Amino acid sequence: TDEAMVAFRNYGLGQFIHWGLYAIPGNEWEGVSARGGAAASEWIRSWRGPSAPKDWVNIYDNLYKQFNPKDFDAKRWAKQAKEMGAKYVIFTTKHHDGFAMWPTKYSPYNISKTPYKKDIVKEVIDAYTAVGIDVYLYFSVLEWNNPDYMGKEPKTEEEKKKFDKFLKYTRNQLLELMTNYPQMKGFWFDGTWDQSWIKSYDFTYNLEKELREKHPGLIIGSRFRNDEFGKRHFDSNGQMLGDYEQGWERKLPGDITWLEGRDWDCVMTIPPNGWGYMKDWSGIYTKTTDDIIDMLTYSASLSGNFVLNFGPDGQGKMHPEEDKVAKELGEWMKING
Ligand code: FUL
Repeated sequence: TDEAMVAFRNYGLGQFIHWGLYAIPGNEWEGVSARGGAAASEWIRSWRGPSAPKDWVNIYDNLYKQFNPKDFDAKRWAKQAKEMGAKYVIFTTKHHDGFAMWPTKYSPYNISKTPYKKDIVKEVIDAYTAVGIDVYLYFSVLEWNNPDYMGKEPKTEEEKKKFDKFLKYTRNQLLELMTNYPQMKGFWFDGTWDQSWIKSYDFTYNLEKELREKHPGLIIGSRFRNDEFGKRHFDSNGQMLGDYEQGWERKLPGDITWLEGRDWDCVMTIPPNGWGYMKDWSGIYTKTTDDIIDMLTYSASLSGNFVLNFGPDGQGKMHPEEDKVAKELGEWMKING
Protein backbone atom coordinates (compact mmCIF):
# COMPACT_ATOMS: atom_id res chain seq x y z
CA THR A 1 0.00 0.00 0.00
CA ASP A 2 1.00 3.62 -0.26
CA GLU A 3 1.42 3.99 3.50
CA ALA A 4 3.84 1.08 3.56
CA MET A 5 5.94 2.68 0.83
CA VAL A 6 5.86 6.03 2.60
CA ALA A 7 7.27 4.33 5.68
CA PHE A 8 9.94 2.68 3.55
CA ARG A 9 10.90 6.00 1.96
CA ASN A 10 11.35 7.62 5.34
CA TYR A 11 13.66 5.04 6.91
CA GLY A 12 16.97 6.62 5.93
CA LEU A 13 19.15 4.20 7.87
CA GLY A 14 18.74 0.46 8.18
CA GLN A 15 20.63 -2.47 9.66
CA PHE A 16 21.37 -5.72 7.88
CA ILE A 17 22.21 -8.82 9.91
CA HIS A 18 23.83 -11.88 8.35
CA TRP A 19 23.69 -14.66 10.90
CA GLY A 20 23.69 -18.38 10.34
CA LEU A 21 25.91 -21.45 10.57
CA TYR A 22 28.72 -19.63 8.72
CA ALA A 23 29.22 -17.54 11.86
CA ILE A 24 30.80 -20.58 13.53
CA PRO A 25 33.87 -20.87 11.25
CA GLY A 26 34.04 -17.07 10.87
CA ASN A 27 35.94 -17.38 7.58
CA GLU A 28 38.52 -19.89 8.85
CA TRP A 29 38.77 -23.44 10.03
CA GLU A 30 41.34 -24.93 12.42
CA GLY A 31 43.65 -21.97 11.91
CA VAL A 32 43.46 -22.00 8.10
CA SER A 33 41.97 -18.87 6.54
CA ALA A 34 39.47 -19.03 3.71
CA ARG A 35 40.28 -15.44 2.79
CA GLY A 36 41.33 -14.77 -0.76
CA GLY A 37 39.26 -17.49 -2.36
CA ALA A 38 35.75 -17.03 -3.66
CA ALA A 39 34.44 -18.49 -0.44
CA ALA A 40 34.25 -15.57 1.95
CA SER A 41 32.37 -15.84 5.26
CA GLU A 42 28.72 -16.62 4.49
CA TRP A 43 29.85 -18.33 1.27
CA ILE A 44 32.39 -20.51 3.08
CA ARG A 45 30.51 -23.72 2.36
CA SER A 46 31.82 -23.33 -1.23
CA TRP A 47 35.43 -23.32 -0.02
CA ARG A 48 37.40 -25.40 -2.54
CA GLY A 49 41.00 -25.89 -3.58
CA PRO A 50 44.15 -26.87 -1.74
CA SER A 51 43.52 -24.72 1.35
CA ALA A 52 40.08 -26.21 1.98
CA PRO A 53 39.85 -28.87 4.70
CA LYS A 54 39.17 -32.39 3.44
CA ASP A 55 35.47 -33.23 3.50
CA TRP A 56 34.64 -29.55 4.04
CA VAL A 57 31.04 -29.60 2.78
CA ASN A 58 30.25 -32.44 5.12
CA ILE A 59 31.87 -30.60 8.03
CA TYR A 60 29.86 -27.50 7.14
CA ASP A 61 26.56 -29.31 6.82
CA ASN A 62 27.04 -30.67 10.34
CA LEU A 63 27.86 -27.35 11.96
CA TYR A 64 24.26 -27.05 13.12
CA LYS A 65 25.05 -29.65 15.80
CA GLN A 66 27.24 -27.04 17.51
CA PHE A 67 25.06 -23.96 17.08
CA ASN A 68 24.40 -22.78 20.62
CA PRO A 69 25.06 -19.03 20.84
CA LYS A 70 25.52 -18.34 24.55
CA ASP A 71 25.88 -14.56 24.13
CA PHE A 72 22.85 -14.10 21.88
CA ASP A 73 20.42 -11.52 23.18
CA ALA A 74 18.11 -10.09 20.55
CA LYS A 75 17.15 -7.28 22.92
CA ARG A 76 20.76 -6.13 23.11
CA TRP A 77 21.00 -6.11 19.30
CA ALA A 78 17.76 -4.17 19.06
CA LYS A 79 18.94 -1.64 21.63
CA GLN A 80 22.17 -1.14 19.72
CA ALA A 81 20.31 -0.69 16.43
CA LYS A 82 17.94 1.79 18.05
CA GLU A 83 20.82 3.81 19.48
CA MET A 84 22.51 3.76 16.09
CA GLY A 85 19.40 5.33 14.57
CA ALA A 86 18.28 2.40 12.39
CA LYS A 87 14.61 2.46 11.39
CA TYR A 88 14.48 -1.02 9.90
CA VAL A 89 16.40 -4.25 10.09
CA ILE A 90 16.83 -6.96 7.47
CA PHE A 91 17.50 -10.36 9.04
CA THR A 92 18.72 -13.52 7.29
CA THR A 93 16.01 -16.12 7.85
CA LYS A 94 17.78 -18.47 5.42
CA HIS A 95 20.95 -17.89 3.44
CA HIS A 96 22.28 -19.89 0.46
CA ASP A 97 23.23 -22.89 2.65
CA GLY A 98 19.50 -23.52 3.11
CA PHE A 99 19.64 -23.55 6.91
CA ALA A 100 16.47 -22.01 8.37
CA MET A 101 16.81 -19.80 11.46
CA TRP A 102 13.15 -20.51 12.27
CA PRO A 103 11.58 -23.92 13.02
CA THR A 104 10.14 -24.43 9.53
CA LYS A 105 7.79 -27.34 9.00
CA TYR A 106 9.06 -27.77 5.48
CA SER A 107 12.69 -28.74 6.02
CA PRO A 108 14.46 -30.59 8.81
CA TYR A 109 17.53 -28.38 8.32
CA ASN A 110 16.50 -25.73 10.81
CA ILE A 111 17.17 -24.11 14.16
CA SER A 112 15.06 -26.59 16.17
CA LYS A 113 17.66 -29.30 15.43
CA THR A 114 20.49 -27.32 17.05
CA PRO A 115 21.35 -27.45 20.76
CA TYR A 116 19.97 -23.88 20.91
CA LYS A 117 16.55 -25.07 19.68
CA LYS A 118 14.69 -21.75 20.08
CA ASP A 119 13.19 -19.74 17.23
CA ILE A 120 15.74 -17.05 16.43
CA VAL A 121 13.59 -15.27 13.84
CA LYS A 122 10.89 -14.84 16.47
CA GLU A 123 13.36 -13.52 19.04
CA VAL A 124 14.70 -10.98 16.55
CA ILE A 125 11.25 -9.86 15.39
CA ASP A 126 9.93 -9.48 18.94
CA ALA A 127 12.95 -7.55 20.19
CA TYR A 128 13.15 -5.13 17.24
CA THR A 129 9.41 -4.59 17.02
CA ALA A 130 9.37 -3.77 20.74
CA VAL A 131 11.75 -0.84 20.19
CA GLY A 132 9.88 0.40 17.11
CA ILE A 133 12.20 -0.91 14.39
CA ASP A 134 10.50 -2.45 11.34
CA VAL A 135 11.60 -5.96 10.41
CA TYR A 136 12.25 -7.25 6.88
CA LEU A 137 13.15 -10.84 6.21
CA TYR A 138 16.10 -11.71 4.01
CA PHE A 139 15.24 -14.94 2.17
CA SER A 140 17.53 -16.81 -0.22
CA VAL A 141 15.66 -18.77 -2.85
CA LEU A 142 18.89 -20.54 -3.81
CA GLU A 143 19.65 -23.54 -1.58
CA TRP A 144 22.99 -25.26 -2.09
CA ASN A 145 22.11 -28.42 -0.20
CA ASN A 146 18.67 -29.01 -1.66
CA PRO A 147 18.67 -31.71 -4.37
CA ASP A 148 15.48 -30.22 -5.86
CA TYR A 149 17.22 -26.92 -6.50
CA MET A 150 18.45 -26.93 -10.12
CA GLY A 151 20.63 -23.86 -10.57
CA LYS A 152 19.62 -24.06 -14.24
CA GLU A 153 16.49 -24.13 -16.29
CA PRO A 154 14.82 -27.54 -15.86
CA LYS A 155 14.61 -29.38 -19.20
CA THR A 156 13.67 -33.04 -18.72
CA GLU A 157 10.40 -34.20 -17.19
CA GLU A 158 12.23 -35.37 -14.12
CA GLU A 159 13.96 -32.03 -13.66
CA LYS A 160 10.69 -30.20 -14.13
CA LYS A 161 9.07 -32.32 -11.45
CA LYS A 162 11.88 -31.68 -9.02
CA PHE A 163 11.84 -27.98 -9.65
CA ASP A 164 8.11 -27.83 -9.30
CA LYS A 165 8.52 -29.43 -5.90
CA PHE A 166 11.12 -26.83 -5.05
CA LEU A 167 8.84 -23.95 -6.04
CA LYS A 168 6.04 -25.33 -3.88
CA TYR A 169 8.47 -25.63 -1.01
CA THR A 170 9.58 -22.02 -1.47
CA ARG A 171 5.97 -20.82 -1.50
CA ASN A 172 5.21 -22.83 1.65
CA GLN A 173 8.14 -21.32 3.51
CA LEU A 174 7.22 -17.76 2.53
CA LEU A 175 3.62 -18.22 3.60
CA GLU A 176 4.84 -19.84 6.81
CA LEU A 177 7.05 -16.83 7.59
CA MET A 178 4.18 -14.41 7.03
CA THR A 179 1.83 -16.52 9.17
CA ASN A 180 4.30 -17.02 12.00
CA TYR A 181 5.45 -13.40 12.08
CA PRO A 182 2.61 -11.15 10.98
CA GLN A 183 4.52 -8.06 12.20
CA MET A 184 7.12 -8.43 9.45
CA LYS A 185 7.03 -5.69 6.81
CA GLY A 186 8.61 -7.25 3.79
CA PHE A 187 10.94 -9.67 2.08
CA TRP A 188 14.46 -8.89 0.94
CA PHE A 189 14.99 -11.66 -1.60
CA ASP A 190 18.31 -13.04 -2.74
CA GLY A 191 19.77 -15.93 -4.74
CA THR A 192 17.25 -15.42 -7.50
CA TRP A 193 19.77 -14.99 -10.27
CA ASP A 194 19.59 -18.23 -12.19
CA GLN A 195 17.41 -19.15 -15.13
CA SER A 196 15.30 -21.68 -13.24
CA TRP A 197 13.85 -18.90 -11.10
CA ILE A 198 13.98 -16.08 -13.62
CA LYS A 199 11.96 -18.05 -16.16
CA SER A 200 9.28 -19.11 -13.68
CA TYR A 201 7.14 -16.16 -14.75
CA ASP A 202 3.73 -17.56 -13.89
CA PHE A 203 4.90 -18.87 -10.59
CA THR A 204 6.56 -15.64 -9.42
CA TYR A 205 3.68 -13.52 -10.73
CA ASN A 206 1.09 -15.55 -8.82
CA LEU A 207 3.28 -15.83 -5.76
CA GLU A 208 3.75 -12.09 -5.50
CA LYS A 209 0.00 -11.57 -5.84
CA GLU A 210 -0.73 -14.17 -3.21
CA LEU A 211 1.84 -12.83 -0.73
CA ARG A 212 0.55 -9.30 -1.07
CA GLU A 213 -3.07 -10.35 -0.78
CA LYS A 214 -2.37 -12.25 2.41
CA HIS A 215 -0.28 -9.42 3.85
CA PRO A 216 -1.54 -6.04 2.65
CA GLY A 217 1.28 -3.55 2.39
CA LEU A 218 3.95 -6.23 2.11
CA ILE A 219 7.07 -4.77 0.53
CA ILE A 220 9.17 -6.91 -1.78
CA GLY A 221 12.72 -6.12 -2.86
CA SER A 222 13.77 -6.09 -6.49
CA ARG A 223 15.77 -9.26 -6.21
CA PHE A 224 12.50 -11.14 -6.10
CA ARG A 225 12.75 -11.04 -9.84
CA ASN A 226 15.40 -9.07 -11.54
CA ASP A 227 13.36 -7.44 -14.24
CA GLU A 228 10.92 -4.54 -14.52
CA PHE A 229 8.25 -6.66 -12.89
CA GLY A 230 10.40 -7.29 -9.86
CA LYS A 231 11.45 -3.67 -9.55
CA ARG A 232 7.95 -2.55 -8.69
CA HIS A 233 8.49 -2.07 -4.94
CA PHE A 234 12.07 -1.02 -4.40
CA ASP A 235 15.52 -1.60 -5.83
CA SER A 236 17.81 -3.48 -3.51
CA ASN A 237 21.41 -2.76 -4.33
CA GLY A 238 24.41 -4.55 -2.88
CA GLN A 239 27.69 -2.68 -2.28
CA MET A 240 26.75 -0.06 -4.85
CA LEU A 241 28.41 2.85 -3.08
CA GLY A 242 32.00 1.74 -3.38
CA ASP A 243 34.43 -0.50 -5.15
CA TYR A 244 34.39 -3.40 -2.78
CA GLU A 245 36.90 -5.53 -4.63
CA GLN A 246 39.57 -2.88 -4.23
CA GLY A 247 38.47 -1.50 -0.90
CA TRP A 248 36.40 1.59 -0.30
CA GLU A 249 37.96 4.61 -1.97
CA ARG A 250 35.40 7.30 -1.21
CA LYS A 251 34.50 6.92 -4.82
CA LEU A 252 30.91 7.57 -5.75
CA PRO A 253 29.35 5.43 -8.40
CA GLY A 254 29.31 6.75 -11.94
CA ASP A 255 25.92 6.65 -13.50
CA ILE A 256 23.19 6.46 -10.92
CA THR A 257 20.58 8.38 -12.85
CA TRP A 258 18.59 5.16 -13.18
CA LEU A 259 17.76 5.50 -9.48
CA GLU A 260 15.86 8.72 -10.02
CA GLY A 261 12.21 8.40 -9.24
CA ARG A 262 12.68 4.95 -7.77
CA ASP A 263 12.50 3.66 -4.23
CA TRP A 264 15.72 1.96 -3.27
CA ASP A 265 18.08 0.83 -0.58
CA CYS A 266 21.77 0.11 -0.69
CA VAL A 267 23.26 -2.49 1.62
CA MET A 268 26.95 -2.16 2.51
CA THR A 269 29.52 -4.03 4.58
CA ILE A 270 32.24 -2.45 6.75
CA PRO A 271 34.99 -4.74 5.43
CA PRO A 272 35.44 -4.76 1.63
CA ASN A 273 33.45 -7.95 1.22
CA GLY A 274 31.93 -10.70 3.30
CA TRP A 275 28.60 -10.31 5.08
CA GLY A 276 28.76 -13.07 7.66
CA TYR A 277 31.17 -13.08 10.61
CA MET A 278 34.89 -12.98 9.83
CA LYS A 279 37.20 -13.38 12.80
CA ASP A 280 40.19 -11.76 11.18
CA TRP A 281 39.88 -8.19 9.93
CA SER A 282 43.60 -7.52 9.93
CA GLY A 283 45.27 -6.13 6.84
CA ILE A 284 42.07 -5.20 5.00
CA TYR A 285 40.75 -1.70 4.52
CA THR A 286 37.63 -1.37 6.56
CA LYS A 287 35.32 1.58 6.20
CA THR A 288 35.50 4.20 8.92
CA THR A 289 32.50 5.83 10.52
CA ASP A 290 33.22 8.88 8.34
CA ASP A 291 33.05 6.72 5.22
CA ILE A 292 29.72 5.34 6.42
CA ILE A 293 28.36 8.83 7.10
CA ASP A 294 29.40 9.89 3.58
CA MET A 295 27.53 6.97 2.09
CA LEU A 296 24.48 7.54 4.27
CA THR A 297 24.19 11.24 3.42
CA TYR A 298 24.82 10.54 -0.25
CA SER A 299 22.05 7.92 -0.26
CA ALA A 300 19.72 10.33 1.52
CA SER A 301 20.44 13.01 -1.08
CA LEU A 302 19.10 10.57 -3.68
CA SER A 303 16.12 9.58 -1.50
CA GLY A 304 17.48 6.10 -0.86
CA ASN A 305 17.93 4.11 2.32
CA PHE A 306 21.41 3.20 3.45
CA VAL A 307 21.72 -0.17 5.19
CA LEU A 308 24.74 -1.10 7.27
CA ASN A 309 25.60 -4.78 7.61
CA PHE A 310 26.54 -6.63 10.80
CA GLY A 311 27.82 -10.22 10.99
CA PRO A 312 27.58 -11.48 14.57
CA ASP A 313 29.90 -14.31 15.64
CA GLY A 314 28.89 -17.89 16.43
CA GLN A 315 28.02 -16.92 20.00
CA GLY A 316 25.85 -13.97 18.98
CA LYS A 317 28.26 -11.09 19.58
CA MET A 318 28.95 -8.34 17.06
CA HIS A 319 32.51 -7.83 15.83
CA PRO A 320 34.24 -5.19 18.01
CA GLU A 321 34.77 -2.96 14.94
CA GLU A 322 31.04 -3.11 14.19
CA ASP A 323 30.27 -2.15 17.79
CA LYS A 324 32.59 0.83 17.40
CA VAL A 325 31.02 2.06 14.14
CA ALA A 326 27.51 1.57 15.55
CA LYS A 327 28.34 3.71 18.56
CA GLU A 328 30.00 6.51 16.59
CA LEU A 329 27.29 6.53 13.94
CA GLY A 330 24.67 6.70 16.69
CA GLU A 331 26.35 9.78 18.15
CA TRP A 332 26.29 11.44 14.74
CA MET A 333 22.67 10.42 14.10
CA LYS A 334 21.56 11.92 17.41
CA ILE A 335 22.66 15.32 16.15
CA ASN A 336 22.05 15.01 12.40
CA GLY A 337 19.77 12.03 11.83
C1 FUL B 1 24.46 -11.57 -2.22
C2 FUL B 1 24.79 -12.84 -1.44
O1 FUL B 1 25.35 -13.81 -2.28
C3 FUL B 1 25.72 -12.43 -0.32
O2 FUL B 1 26.13 -13.56 0.41
C4 FUL B 1 25.00 -11.42 0.57
O3 FUL B 1 23.91 -12.03 1.21
C5 FUL B 1 24.53 -10.22 -0.27
C6 FUL B 1 23.71 -9.24 0.49
O4 FUL B 1 23.79 -10.66 -1.38
O5 FUL B 1 23.70 -11.86 -3.33
